[in-house]
Amino acid sequence: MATNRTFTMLKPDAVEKGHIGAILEKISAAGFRIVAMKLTQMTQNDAETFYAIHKERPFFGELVTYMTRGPIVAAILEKENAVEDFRTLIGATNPADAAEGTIRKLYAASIGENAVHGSDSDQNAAIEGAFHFSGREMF
Ligand code: 3AN
Repeated sequence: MATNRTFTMLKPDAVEKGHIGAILEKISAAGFRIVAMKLTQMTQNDAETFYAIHKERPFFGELVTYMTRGPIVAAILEKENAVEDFRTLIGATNPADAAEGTIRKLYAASIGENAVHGSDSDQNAAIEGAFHFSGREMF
C-alpha cells in the first residue's frame, strides 16, 4: 500500500556547494510537505548499513567515503504518490541522463556525486526514514 511518504538526503556535495536552500525550494514548490528534517553527518557504519544493498558493487568504497565526508540534510517528505513523484523531481541517477529542470540536472556533478537521494519504493522509504528519525521527530 502506498504510504505517501518518501525519504531524501541532500548529499555532501549539495551541502558543500551551498545548494540546501535552492533544493528545498524546489521540493516545496513541487508540493511536498516536510515531515522530519535534520542536518547530520553519517558515520562509516551508518553509510555501510544504509547502502548495504550495494556492498558488492565496485563503487561501494567510494560511495561510503563520499557519503561520510561532510554533513547531509536528511528528511521525510509527504505528498500523494511521494516515492514516484520525488524520483521524477530528482531525475536519473546519472545527471547526464537526467531530464531538464530536475534536481540532479541542475545540481549534480556526476553519477558518483549526484546531490540527492530518493527512496525507490514505499518499503524502502519506511526503512530509510526509520534509520534516521524516531517517531517523535516526525510531524
Ligand atoms: P539512486 O540514488 O538513483 O537510487 P542507486 O540506488 O542505483 O541510485 O545508487 C545509489 C548511489 O550509489 C547513487 N546515488 C550514487 O551516489 C552511487 N552510484 C550508483 N551508481 C554508481 C556508479 N556507477 N558509480 C559511482 N557511484 C554510483
